[in-house]
Amino acid sequence: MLKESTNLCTFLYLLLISLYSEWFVKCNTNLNKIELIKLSEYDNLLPSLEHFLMELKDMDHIECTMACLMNKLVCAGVFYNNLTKFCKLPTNHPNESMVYDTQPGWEFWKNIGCDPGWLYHSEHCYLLTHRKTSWHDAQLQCESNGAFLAEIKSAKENSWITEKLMDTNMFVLQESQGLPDFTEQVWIGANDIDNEDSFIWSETNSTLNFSNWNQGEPNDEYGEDCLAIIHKTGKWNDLPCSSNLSYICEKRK
Ligand SMILES: [Ca+2]
Ligand SMILES: [Ca+2]
Repeated sequence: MLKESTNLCTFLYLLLISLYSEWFVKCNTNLNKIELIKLSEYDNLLPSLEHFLMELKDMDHIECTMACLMNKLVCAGVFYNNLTKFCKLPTNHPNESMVYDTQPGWEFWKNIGCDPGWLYHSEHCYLLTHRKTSWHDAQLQCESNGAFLAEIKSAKENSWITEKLMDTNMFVLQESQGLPDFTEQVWIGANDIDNEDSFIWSETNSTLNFSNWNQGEPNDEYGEDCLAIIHKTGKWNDLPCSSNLSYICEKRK
């Protein structure tokens, strides 16, 4: 069974690296699923401490990944050496306080661990939905997935989300029907329901330290107390909470 899974995984791996410039491995198997993302800051580095769950010889990259998958709950990722075909599975994610040796050929691939369909970014998982609903229902839908409406805390996070919104085909349908809507908007997790003009992130009950308002916003034009992001620009707008929009859920990994 492992061999069959390995073959399938090899096929997927080759397919995916031919499609994406950013290297990663994505394996669907009978057993489970694993997604790894390469963290190039660890290239040619190997922790000198003995924090490894397992050390394996003569492995290809896929077999090394599969070994991590088989130990998914405790495997934090994969250190793999393309030159020596050595595979090491760390139990903890590498961090700045660990001591490293410089050794040519080692690469670190982090176990992402987001649920299928969710996108990984900076220790969080995000779901971009197609379904349109009110802000409060969107919040409930996210909560039913163990998540919350996305809270955008930095320009970097805002750029990443905007890029992913542009990548999705979420809005293609309306445009292909000859009704281009460049103001298409998506719910995110803040509102000013309690205090007008004082927006609060709902999940963390915190003020907007970072904001990216569109020009003239927030304007509360029609009694607008809920926050949306404009998918083509990444700018923010307040809208009536009862508007039907798609939404972005977020959860910590
Ligand atoms: Ca308002
Ligand atoms: Ca507005």
